Amino acid sequence: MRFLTAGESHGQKLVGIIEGLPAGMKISKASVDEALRKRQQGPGRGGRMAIEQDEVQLISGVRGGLSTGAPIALEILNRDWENWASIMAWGEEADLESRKVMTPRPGHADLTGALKYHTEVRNILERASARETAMRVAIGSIVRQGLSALGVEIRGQVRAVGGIHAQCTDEEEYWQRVKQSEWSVGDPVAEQQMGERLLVAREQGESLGGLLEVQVLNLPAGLGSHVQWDRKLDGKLAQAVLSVQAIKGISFGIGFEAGEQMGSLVHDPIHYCPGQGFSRGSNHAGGIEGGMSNGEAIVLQAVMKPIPTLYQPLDTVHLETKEVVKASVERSDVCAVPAALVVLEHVVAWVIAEVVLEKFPADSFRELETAWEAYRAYLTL
Ligand code: EPS
Repeated sequence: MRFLTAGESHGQKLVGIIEGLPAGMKISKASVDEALRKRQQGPGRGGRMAIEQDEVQLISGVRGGLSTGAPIALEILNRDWENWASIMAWGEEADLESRKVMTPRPGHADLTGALKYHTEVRNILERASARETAMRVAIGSIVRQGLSALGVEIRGQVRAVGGIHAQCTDEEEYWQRVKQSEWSVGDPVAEQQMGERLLVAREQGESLGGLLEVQVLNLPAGLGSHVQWDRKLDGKLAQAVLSVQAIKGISFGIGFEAGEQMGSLVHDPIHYCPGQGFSRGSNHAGGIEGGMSNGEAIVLQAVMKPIPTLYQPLDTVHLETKEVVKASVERSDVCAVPAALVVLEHVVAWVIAEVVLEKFPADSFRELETAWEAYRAYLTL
């Protein structure tokens, strides 16, 4: 299974193609739109989100609510394009001057992209923009629906924003609050402090990053593989998560703390219960050992840096004159941590779907379900 996306932030639309999804899988457009709507929300979003109302168009590969096995083509229109049509036009009539950017923002793809592709910054920032993640959410949402039909659940929470940490628990009640929270945080005290920190950041022309957690529940042991570097599940997840704009690090389970402790306190003792199979007394590994899921919940954390567009910009150098000037100010978000969480949940869904299909190759969803159930039954012997 594979996918490709295309589209600029202020271009006509975002497009995507998925290939390799089994036939006969239920696909709900409403679920995709719901994921897109969630990605647009969050308290730190900027003016652009008031313009866009993301909605997917399913162009091919789905009929009567079921995948056909053919490539699935998707589109999401950029409403803002109307304001950019002459600037983003593909032909010679394009206005290449009025929104030209010659003052790269530190922290963005601007400078290196301009040097590498020998262009001004506009061509770089249009594709580097996190607008592109709307399509990755749509694609992830489609495969997530298949995972959900197999009983696999993916959930996420924001653990920290701008240095304010939520006091997280694993209680059901906590996760219910996460679902209802505009920050995706289950700790109301931290949530309030995050809101206050956001106001200060906005006033100061600053931006905020944070810490995010994604969990995958009800996954059987044995997805991914130890035999080759590019088949290891933790490696695949890391690649997908780090490819999301502004994500700078990832860890699994107890993460970097594992380097501080004795082995006996790090590794998870193995238990066995007839009729239920193997399990662990703890989950410090975050559900992955030897590049394979081990049957416990996959738990990963990622760090998001503050968005590089600052309304009080940092120093930069003009690409032509080489004068020291202030970096350009594109309209931007102050904090997109809750939006990034939605993106992470969906890129994780993609990787999980990939390893599921690697273990259970199937042309039809029915075949997949049969193989999945048989394997699960074997694991409980
Ligand atoms: C982004 C800048 C802003 C964000 C954008 C990412 O866009 P604009 O320059 O049009 O105001 O809103 O994110 C999205 C459009 C989105 O859908 O997430 C950037 O520079 O990365």
